[in-house]
Amino acid sequence: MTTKVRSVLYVRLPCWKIYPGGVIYVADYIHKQRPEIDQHLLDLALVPPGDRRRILEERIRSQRPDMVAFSWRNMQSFGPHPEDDALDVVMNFDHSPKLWRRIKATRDAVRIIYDYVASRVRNFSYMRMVRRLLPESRIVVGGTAVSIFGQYVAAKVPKDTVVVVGEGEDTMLSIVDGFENPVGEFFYRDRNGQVTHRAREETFDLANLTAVDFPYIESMFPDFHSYLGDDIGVHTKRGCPFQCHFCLYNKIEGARQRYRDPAEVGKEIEMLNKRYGVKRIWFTDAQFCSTRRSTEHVDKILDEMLARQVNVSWSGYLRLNFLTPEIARKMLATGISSIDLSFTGSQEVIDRLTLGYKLKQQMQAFQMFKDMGFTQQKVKLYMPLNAPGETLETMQATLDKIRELYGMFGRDNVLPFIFFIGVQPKTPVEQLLIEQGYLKPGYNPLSLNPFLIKKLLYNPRPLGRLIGRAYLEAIDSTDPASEYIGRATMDIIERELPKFRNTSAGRKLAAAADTPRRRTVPIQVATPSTDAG
Ligand code: B12
Ligand code: SF4
Repeated sequence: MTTKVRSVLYVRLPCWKIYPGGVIYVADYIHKQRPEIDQHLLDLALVPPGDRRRILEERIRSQRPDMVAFSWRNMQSFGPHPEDDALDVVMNFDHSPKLWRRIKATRDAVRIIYDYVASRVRNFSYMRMVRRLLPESRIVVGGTAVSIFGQYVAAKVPKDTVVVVGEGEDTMLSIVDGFENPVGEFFYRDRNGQVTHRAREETFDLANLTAVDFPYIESMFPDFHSYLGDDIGVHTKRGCPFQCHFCLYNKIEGARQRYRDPAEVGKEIEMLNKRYGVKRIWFTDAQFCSTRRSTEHVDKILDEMLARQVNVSWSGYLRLNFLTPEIARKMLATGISSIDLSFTGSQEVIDRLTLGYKLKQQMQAFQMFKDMGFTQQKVKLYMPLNAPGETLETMQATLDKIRELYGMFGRDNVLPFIFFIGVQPKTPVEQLLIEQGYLKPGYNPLSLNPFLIKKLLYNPRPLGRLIGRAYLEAIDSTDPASEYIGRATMDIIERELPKFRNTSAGRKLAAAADTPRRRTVPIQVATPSTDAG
């Protein structure tokens, strides 16, 4: 098909209810470039599961769009933490001393895996339905799930479908313009079923991403209103130059940081707040502030927020390397509600995971927040517990630093998340674990084998058992209304660590840590680009 597109139906594939920011940026951009195109957005996350197929079919039959553009967010969402019941299931299955709990966990795991498989199968069946009802239409699929698993998706989509990898604005524009001169990265499954791949050659200039035209979004997506009480995602930049071992955000978004105009970001937040009454913003960047340049960019955004007197609270993933007292002050003045960051209390673990910062600096930055009046906000610690190279000493160091944070901010305000490394495709940690024989070369990251899925949540013995049992005890003995599970788990680990040292497993672990170490981080990792300051 080479004709220009006159109408597009965007279909946001089901996931837990969360503001569909990515597809909204795409639709807004297309509208600004080609206002004559009639666009609509159907968000299946808001439709009860039993009605989704019927509603999609009705919309396709009534609108008969030239193009149906799917947005797929989560595909492999096994990164369970205390707010996700999958963590209980894994912990019980692996570590519960009670047989009946392990049996129950097996049953629950079957249910979770069934849901996981079924949602993937259903998503592809929606695409096939579109192809059946509209044989001449163009189908496009984009979104973060596709950015990671594009090749897999391309093999399963109907013929004549474009699978867009990474950011979608410019690629989508070239597709609505007829797909004769496509840009960006994508897989194309042609009319014969052959799949070809195009790598991105051009850079999308984020200065083109002006403040979203929300009145237009409201008109093409009336359900927009049902998100206004939730966190609304606002994007300020793309890219991350760091190379943390477990992370693939730098691959999804690229290594070079590109920035939106702070005034446009300010305008976007102002409209959300003053016109739509939005009170909560989540800055959906890979990292809201990380490098020196990005911290300067954040500073300008905070100035815009202050000048426009927006009344919101906000959050986002932060690194505190380049924080200054002045930026900490502005963050508080603009309504930061929590400091969300990766945390381990051991410089050794930070270095092994190539997180690229100094613990001392991070602790000083916490102190800056405290000095500037950080009191009722939360400190959320995403802890890569039991990462490769974790020892009894590094674990103790993390416990000590968490205690220091309790002292600084008050125990109730510090939330240690029991998080593990989720092994993700093409990350250094994946390569390391293949090299160590933990994973087989050529394993399938989307496998439905429950044992492999479990392995991808990296929490090996012997520390894995200590953490697992502590977590299960915390669940049993803690009232979630009065105590946070992560805090209770860390307390129990602290209590049990000295006993564990005296077990044969503990002694073996300590001895292994004492002997000159085999290189456990064999991958040559580039230092962050100069932009990292
Ligand atoms: C911010 C973020 C969060 C925030 C979201 C806050 C909020 N209110 O929005 C929080 C912390 C809440 C969160 C939670 C979770 N997240 Co999250 N999150 C992200 C992150 C960092 C950015 C996503 C984002 O909004 N980007 C900004 C928007 C503008 O970009 P975008 O959505 O990617 O859209 C662009 C393209 O994808 C594309 N596009 C999108 N749709 C379409 C459609 C078409 C037709 C086209 C052409 C293009 C296109 O164009 C858009 C613009 O360029 C990504 C990682 C990353 N760097 O991308 C993970 C990510 C999306 N999250 C992920 C996961 C798994 C989760 C959780 C399930 C984690 C968990 N176990 O609890 C939960 C689930 C939440 C839910 N309800 O579904 C995974 C999903 C992929 C996968 N592995 O399956 C990612 C990729 C991270 C990862 N490690 O793998 N997340
Ligand atoms: S700083 Fe590290 S963890 Fe954060 S997005 Fe960049 S690579 Fe990922």
